[in-house]
Amino acid sequence: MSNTGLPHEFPPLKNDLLLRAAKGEKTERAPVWVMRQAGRYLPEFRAVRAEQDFFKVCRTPELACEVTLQPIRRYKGLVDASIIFSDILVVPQAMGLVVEMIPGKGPSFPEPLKEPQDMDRLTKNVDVEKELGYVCDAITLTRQKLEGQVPLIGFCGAPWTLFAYMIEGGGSKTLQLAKTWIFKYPNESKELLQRIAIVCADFLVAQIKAGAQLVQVFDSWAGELSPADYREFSLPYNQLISKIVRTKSQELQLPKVPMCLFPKGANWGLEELAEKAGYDILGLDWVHEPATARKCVGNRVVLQGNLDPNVLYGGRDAIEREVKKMSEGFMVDGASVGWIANLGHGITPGVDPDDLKWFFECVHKYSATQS
Ligand code: 1CP
Repeated sequence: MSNTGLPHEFPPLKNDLLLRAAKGEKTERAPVWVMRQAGRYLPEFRAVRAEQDFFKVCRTPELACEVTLQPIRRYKGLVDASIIFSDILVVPQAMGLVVEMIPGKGPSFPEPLKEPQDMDRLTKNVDVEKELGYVCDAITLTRQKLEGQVPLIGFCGAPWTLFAYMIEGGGSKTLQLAKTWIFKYPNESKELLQRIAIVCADFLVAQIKAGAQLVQVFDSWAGELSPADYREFSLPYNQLISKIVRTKSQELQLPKVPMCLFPKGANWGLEELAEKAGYDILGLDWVHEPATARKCVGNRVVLQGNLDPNVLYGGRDAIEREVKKMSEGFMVDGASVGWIANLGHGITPGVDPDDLKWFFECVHKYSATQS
């Protein structure tokens, strides 16, 4: 055991801007990273993917580490965090479902859950360190290879979002099948959500133990539920994750790691989530007005976001104008306080990597705290 409470020794962190902002502190400028920053918009990522299957990259720590580091190398000194290369769908795999990544189509489950009795096909008492040990190994290796340049973020999907994929069998526009479950089989749905939440919580604890310095829960389908249904089928399970992660981390004497929830589209619920969800940071999509969101949550939580990812297609002038506007909205009396700059959703494959570089440069310029 090292003196950090972790089983591994890591190089000291040289850029702690993200971790200071995550505590709600005033920072010299906003830390910045983007969701899906390791991905298809980068030619160096496409080169790796031309040779390797998607989940092979996830399951091979050296490859996952390599693609995690690609944006850190390219945007050296501009990006303030790394996020481990993996996918939210590794949790359904660990629970016993087959997930394939079909080129040009996305993730696909050959045998999704059709009826509640299909839950019998899922593994009981998932041993996360065994089933998802490859993600933990990738995290530990990446922390070493990062040499303390920036912190490393771990993540998982939210139970409701994973439930939707496990039932729909892939992406869906309407979530008709997943919603059929919550309305027709509410009790069985809650049992499944609870089982997913426990695996997610154990997985995040394992990631923290492996070296993750902040963890994020992606509730990408939060906005598909009515407020009442969100309160019943998503919020309790996101709360359960935060409760278990905090309790277990303390029991295991792990470092206290900030937790971020990205409830995409649940824009009605910002105040309620700040109050009740149990997360230090809330990720915002671009439908929020930054200044209004800031007023609404006060200093109860840190905010992350929230530029429309499509602004990156608008050219340099548009990027600069929109980053300036976003910064003015989030900043309080000319200062960056408890704000992590990001996009409002993941970066998309067609973005020019130089335009992302310009986005980072504009954040550095316009989020600078005036002294
Ligand atoms: O061919 C390829 O290379 C596949 C593209 C790709 C990539 C690069 C997928 C398929 N997943 C990823 C990596 C990934 N996924 C990361 C890596 C870390 C990073 O750089 O940020 C992360 C955090 C995710 C998370 C993820 N996967 C989410 C939540 C975030 C979000 O965008 O809402 C979701 C919903 C998924 C599922 C998924 N995986 C891949 C695709 C195309 C999808 C979406 C499918 C759909 O709903 O249509």
